[in-house]
Amino acid sequence: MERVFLYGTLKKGQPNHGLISNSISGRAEFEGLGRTADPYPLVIGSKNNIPFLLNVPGKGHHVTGEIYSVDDQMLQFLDDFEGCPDTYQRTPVRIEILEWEGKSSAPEERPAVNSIMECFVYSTTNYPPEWINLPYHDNYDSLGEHGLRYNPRENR
Ligand code: PCA
Repeated sequence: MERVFLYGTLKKGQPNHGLISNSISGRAEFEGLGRTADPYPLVIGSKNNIPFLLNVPGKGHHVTGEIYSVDDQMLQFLDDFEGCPDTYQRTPVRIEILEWEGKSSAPEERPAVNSIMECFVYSTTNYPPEWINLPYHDNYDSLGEHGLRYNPRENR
């Protein structure tokens, strides 16, 4: 199993969450909440209002998201879905634990709150340069005050 940190449309309550709660694509187990140990710019870009973590550590905010353990089948599914490595690249990022729920590990193996864990994150270096000037978010919600509602793939 691999750990993945999700900050966008795959989180609970967001438009693509059904894809990871769907066991047809493999296994994904919710482990807890975290935030990036370094700040990153999280912007909403393209005409479809898609969240992108720009791979520019040190700029922007500590970004909040959800940590999952996924099997190889789910990891492959996510890579395909995210257009990895063209649109997003999956890279290890240091994540600070905010809350741990993971039930599969023994209590003494559970990471402590505020400890740091490496997780895969879908971020990008392949973005139009002007996106660095877009507003930065710290906790993505497709229905947030920004008003930039995500346009699901089936509508494009
Ligand atoms: N899906 C991935 C990356 C951006 C997106 O919308 C995620 O939720 O982390």
